[in-house]
Amino acid sequence: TNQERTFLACKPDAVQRGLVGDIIARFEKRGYKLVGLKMVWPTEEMAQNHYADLSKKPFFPGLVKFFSSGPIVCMCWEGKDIIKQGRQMLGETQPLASKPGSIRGDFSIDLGRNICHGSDSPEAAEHELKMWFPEGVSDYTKAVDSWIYE
Ligand code: YYY
Ligand code: MG
Repeated sequence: TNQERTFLACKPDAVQRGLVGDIIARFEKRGYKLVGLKMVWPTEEMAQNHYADLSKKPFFPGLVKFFSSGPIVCMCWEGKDIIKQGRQMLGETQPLASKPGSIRGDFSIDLGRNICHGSDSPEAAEHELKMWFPEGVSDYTKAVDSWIYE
């Protein structure tokens, strides 16, 4: 049934601005299952590793500095098509291009302060979940799922 897992994170700006609960609530209310959750203060090395594919970009040093500037909230969400749906719920990378109703469109303005991260492919999700949840996540069933999935 295309059940997948993805890595989503509230970046340091979301934590500072008190948006963690709002972000989590959107995925909860939609019906997705939270299977991993923790706060981590990334080191610069962890930030470099997480954004390794962007290491040649001019904004990389600033991105690494920002991402390691305070704790983030790491989440693993599970459900049907969650990798793509999660990206859609975040909005565009550029908040000014994000539609109202998306997380970035509702809560952010500048590119380098776009408050959330989401894996952009199944390969990225697997890699990022291994990196941020090496201990694994929680396998459990939700009784309500039969009221969410037909
Ligand atoms: O996956 P997503 O976060 O939507 O965008 P990426 O292209 O992976 O870039 C990661 C991160 O880098 C983005 O969320 C903001 C920041 N960034 C930037 O500061 N300046 C850019 N020109 C592009 C991205
Ligand atoms: Mg990305």
